[in-house]
Amino acid sequence: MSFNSFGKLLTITTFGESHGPMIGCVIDGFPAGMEITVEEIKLELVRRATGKSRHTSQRKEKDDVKIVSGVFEGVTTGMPIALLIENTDARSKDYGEIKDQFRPGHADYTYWHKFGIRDYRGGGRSSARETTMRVAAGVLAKKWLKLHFNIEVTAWLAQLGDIKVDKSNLSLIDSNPFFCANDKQITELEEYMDTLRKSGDSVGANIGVQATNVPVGLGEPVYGKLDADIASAMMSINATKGVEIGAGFDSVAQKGSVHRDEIIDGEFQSNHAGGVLGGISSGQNILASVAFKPTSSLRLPAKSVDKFGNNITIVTKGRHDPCVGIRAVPIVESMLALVLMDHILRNNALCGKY
Ligand code: EPS
Repeated sequence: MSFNSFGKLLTITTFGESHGPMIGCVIDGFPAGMEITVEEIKLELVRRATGKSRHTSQRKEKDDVKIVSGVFEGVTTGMPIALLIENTDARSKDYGEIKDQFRPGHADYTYWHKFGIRDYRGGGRSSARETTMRVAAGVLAKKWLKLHFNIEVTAWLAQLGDIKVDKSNLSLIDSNPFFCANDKQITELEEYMDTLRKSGDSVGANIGVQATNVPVGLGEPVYGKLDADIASAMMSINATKGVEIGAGFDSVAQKGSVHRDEIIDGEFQSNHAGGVLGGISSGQNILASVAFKPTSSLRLPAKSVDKFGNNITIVTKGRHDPCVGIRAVPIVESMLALVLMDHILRNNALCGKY
């Protein structure tokens, strides 16, 4: 009943709060025999980290991950893999003034009303800090998918605020602070973010993601559909407000004659389905996009209430992301990789084939 785990055969449990002593995860059901090092995990953690550019929160965590179980002499043993990271740059005094207050649009309100207690420091468990562990676990899944299936999972910034970002070259995503897949819009994004940051406001983002070389047959009708599990995994990321698979909400206006992906000589001619038919992978690329809301920790004053029911004006101090969606790119990749790997193991259990 605690729901800090996800996955069926490959399960990921995360724990820890943003300003607690450490965060961690347990990856259970990971097959034996894969080489993995902390250096490989750290490389990916850097992609998600705060403090890398002026466009994210300036908290500077070392993310010095330790593997404390499940890996012997650099190889996975089939035992639970446990990873730990110490929090080293929490500045809890930033939250002193709002400890009894609710930021409008924030989980503060619901955590308090549900549990009657909340770790107000840095958002506690509702903080994006938790996603560090999803990315750490995702490193192992991505590596396993690549080794065994040549599957590659890549996400990119598809929209920031009202700027639609053209995806022309995915190899560029790690060459700029926005995970932008073209080099023509970076100045525009920088100017937009600089103005936004100075105004004290925040904005949302849309993150696109694809997985290539996914075999046909992953996903179990009817309550274990691949697209349902992808949507659930993405919706569990902080600040997510929407998930589309393939043409998504555009399917509403499409005619059936357009939406259907015709097949000639065994080749699909389009991919409006996003690589999933009837909840089962079709062998086409998996395509999804994930909408992130603007963060609610703002220095701009807003009307709210405190836990005693008093009307208040709230101002949030500290080092916040003006667009948390930017840093979501590696998180979205990791969640898709973890879902795909779980489904490959499930397909093996149900149909006896990888
Ligand atoms: C976050 C608020 C900020 C971010 C944090 C997510 O934390 P703090 O106020 O403690 O500086 O820095 O992000 C991370 C630490 C991280 O590793 O992603 C929030 O409210 O979600």
